[in-house]
Amino acid sequence: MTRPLIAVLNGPNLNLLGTREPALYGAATLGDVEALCAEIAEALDLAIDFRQTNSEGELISWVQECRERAAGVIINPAGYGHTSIALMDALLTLECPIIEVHLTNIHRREPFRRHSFTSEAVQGMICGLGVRGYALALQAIAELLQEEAA
Ligand code: CA2
Repeated sequence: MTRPLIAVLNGPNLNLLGTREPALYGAATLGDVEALCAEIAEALDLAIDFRQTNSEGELISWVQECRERAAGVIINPAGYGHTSIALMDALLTLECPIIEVHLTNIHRREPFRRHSFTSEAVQGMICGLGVRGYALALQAIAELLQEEAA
């Protein structure tokens, strides 16, 4: 049977993970995050489509694609979470479970990071747990999908 597809979407500057600011964002590269997600997804019998873009429009188009193809979405919108009503609107069109992930605790940083427009369109948000947040989000989506199917 085909595994449910989970889109793992990453926003601007996350391609720099592991290359700068390790004290804030950790030492793992985005490739490491993808490998972790692939390993966890395999164990949960899920398929993943892991992507990163620096473009707001591209991120919105990818979210729109999820309407047809994804059983769940994990999104680290990065800076666009704090600024993009358009990204929030795109997420609001989805009916599948969505989990927002931030590596850092956005409530413990500058005041402008405390508000996330995108969080208004998601089931839940995990922040401040670093790369582990992606693994926990996959676990949560697997459980939400099981509950839906029951
Ligand atoms: O904590 C997170 O995951 C963030 O989404 C990261 C965003 C930031 O704008 C959000 O407030 C919180 C920034 C991503 C930048 O990533 C970098 C990684 C390494 C070096 C420089 C930037």
